[in-house]
Amino acid sequence: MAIERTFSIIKPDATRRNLTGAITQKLEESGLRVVASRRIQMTEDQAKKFYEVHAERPFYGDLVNFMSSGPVVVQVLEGENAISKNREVMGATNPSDAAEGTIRAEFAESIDANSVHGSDSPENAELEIKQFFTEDQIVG
Ligand code: RTP
Ligand code: MG
Repeated sequence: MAIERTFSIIKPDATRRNLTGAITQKLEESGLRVVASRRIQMTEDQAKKFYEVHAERPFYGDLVNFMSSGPVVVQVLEGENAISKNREVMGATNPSDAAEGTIRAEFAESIDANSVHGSDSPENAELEIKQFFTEDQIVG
């Protein structure tokens, strides 16, 4: 099986409620390894760039405001099938659709304040990791 890297964000609703440890624990329990991690305040420009793929969607403005509304923790996760495994542990975008035991089922407040981000493809994982980390900041 392929060892992959994926990009994760613990979103402002979760850092505000002091859930960084609880969420990281769920990621680690799934077998993913945190190989880089940093707490940052995203600027509006960083959030705009990060969610550029959603620029035409009606929720883009709210999403950018939310992601730059408070501290986030950006992380690189490594493991077997890390991209799909992380999406599985996160649960569905809307917490009311998220499977029991997933991060969003347990912690998310709403479809907007849904506690975590995870890359959705190898291409996006690479681009997203590059936006926030240099190779020497990732220690596998
Ligand atoms: P993310 O990118 O944050 O990991 O979430 P995702 O893949 O599960 O969902 P995506 O479709 O990429 O949407 C990005 C974020 O935009 C918000 N959203 N709101 N109101 C809506 O219909 C709606 N749809 C998406 C969510 O906060 C989602 O995490
Ligand atoms: Mg997405």
